[in-house]
Amino acid sequence: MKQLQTILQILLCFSLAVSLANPVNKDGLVTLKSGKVVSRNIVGPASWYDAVKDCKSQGFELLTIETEQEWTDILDYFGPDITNRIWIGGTDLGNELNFYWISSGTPFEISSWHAGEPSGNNPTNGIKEDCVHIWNRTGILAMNDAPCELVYPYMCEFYDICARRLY
Ligand SMILES: [Ca+2]
Repeated sequence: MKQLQTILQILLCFSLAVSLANPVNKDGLVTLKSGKVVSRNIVGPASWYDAVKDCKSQGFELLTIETEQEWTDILDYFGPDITNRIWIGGTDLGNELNFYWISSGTPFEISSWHAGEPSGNNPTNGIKEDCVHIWNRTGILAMNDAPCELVYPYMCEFYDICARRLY
């Protein structure tokens, strides 16, 4: 029985590897130039918290953008589809203005923020801005921190159960 399970897992992972080698595959995934694999469709809308949960429930993670190349890839491929705001997996929950990716805990290395952002928690009205979205602000796409409860579309990133990693 155990041997059969192992054989099935190997076959599953082999077919997954073949599938991921295609830029756009039948499972609705897109392999970007950097090798990152993301869902082809922007989904939602939902609060940032529900977006995290929804991606996870499907075996994905809310999008991480860990390098400048990944940022460029996302804008090249999805830029025209981002007409307003989409949640991504960045947050500074628990550590004000120290942004990290919720999927891995890795600190931000990209710095593609809109001018004046991240603005952080508002000291006068107490509104917390702890979650990150890509914002199409008059045609310029960059990141902004905003209240996590707001409801926006979002993007999920594939988590490879065979390689046990994000791309
Ligand atoms: Ca902000």
